[in-house]
Amino acid sequence: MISSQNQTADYFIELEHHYGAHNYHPIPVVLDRASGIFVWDVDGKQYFDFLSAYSAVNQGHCHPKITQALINQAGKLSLTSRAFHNNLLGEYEKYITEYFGYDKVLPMNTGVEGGETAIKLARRWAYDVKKIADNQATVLFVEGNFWGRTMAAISSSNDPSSYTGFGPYMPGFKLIPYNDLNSLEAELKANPNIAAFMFEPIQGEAGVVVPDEGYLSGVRALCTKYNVLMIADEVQTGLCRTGKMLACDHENVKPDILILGKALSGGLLPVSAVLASDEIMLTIKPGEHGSTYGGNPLACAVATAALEVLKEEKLAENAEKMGIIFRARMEDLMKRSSLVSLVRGRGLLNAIVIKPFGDGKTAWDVCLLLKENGLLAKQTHGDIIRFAPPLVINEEQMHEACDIIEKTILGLKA
Ligand code: IF1
Repeated sequence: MISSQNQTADYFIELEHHYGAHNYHPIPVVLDRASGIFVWDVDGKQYFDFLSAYSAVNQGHCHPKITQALINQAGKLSLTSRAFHNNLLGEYEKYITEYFGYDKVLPMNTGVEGGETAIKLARRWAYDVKKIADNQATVLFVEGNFWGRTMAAISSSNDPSSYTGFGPYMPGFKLIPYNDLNSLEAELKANPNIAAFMFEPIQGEAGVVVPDEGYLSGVRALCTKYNVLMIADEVQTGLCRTGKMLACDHENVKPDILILGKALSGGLLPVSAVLASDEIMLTIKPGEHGSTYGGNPLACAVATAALEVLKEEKLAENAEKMGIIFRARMEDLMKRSSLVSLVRGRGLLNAIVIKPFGDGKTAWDVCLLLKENGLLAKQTHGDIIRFAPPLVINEEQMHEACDIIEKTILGLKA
């Protein structure tokens, strides 16, 4: 390993370009340190992190308690595989199932593995419990969904940049409009072979699309009425991000299958989890699903600490309070700049829609200017900028960050 001390940002960017796949187009900044809501680049410049690794560091970067849990466990027992038991998995499973109120958990690693696991459980439940004919199960998704990059995930997508050129696609999936209870009921009424309805309580990648009040409880009622599993993908909206422990809590709705990821580890390593009742979870028998790292002792120690921090530091309450301040500041900005056409979100999952400005510049160019002014954010779908700081941000820091966003936007020429 060549010592990379005192190398320039361009040096690191060139290395990635030369030796790495070109499957991302990052903002041109090279980070080498992070703590709480701040990150620093290789030149020592500090930035507000308003992406939080897509909501994976809700607890703040390198949270001391979570980092210590990793360090303490790493030297003792990091991985046993599930071929053997270990002294952490059972206690973690008890903790997380009681934390969210489910009978059982199936531990995985990435969010998309959580989605895949949920779909396998739903199909198996459909055949074994609902008695749908073999290989006839349909899983419903919504337009604008994003739950990862696997073949099943892209097979359920209506975003060409997700699925184009990767066919043929997984059968048994169908899309309906988001935030539309009539289309959901029509589908459930028409098709007796529906196993589940999988959706995000707030759509992240689609640009922080918040459904109408009553949508979540409407979905719950319809899934119950038609004996279809409600699967909530809370990989991005869960774990206090939207001002409640889960986004489903905004309407006191309990999904049949809950998918968690990202901040479940506080950004220390990939940890995901699928929670469900015994009736659903026990349809998968020994040897029918798993993963080398799923439920590893390191993940158990880190996830336990990450979950404890959410409650100890009352991060849902803080996300709610800071989100109200953020949206008020952005709504005020919208009155002062014709370039901001919309502000939306819940808790600290928010976005603004930017109109094109100055010779076709877009939200990407605004993100470059924000970087220059000391704040990191990322656009999605061309004209939307998502703002999602770690949930530990305080009022003074929030106003300072909003000052940067305001100064940057007001400096643009319509
Ligand atoms: C990338 C997006 C966000 C997710 C939801 C499952 C997953 C994700 C709601 C899968 C992952 C990540 C993937 C990452 C960027 C980021 C992302 F922009 F791609 F769409 F957050 F909005 N469900 N989202 O948001 O979890 O397998 O990645 O652990 O692919 O670039 P994962």
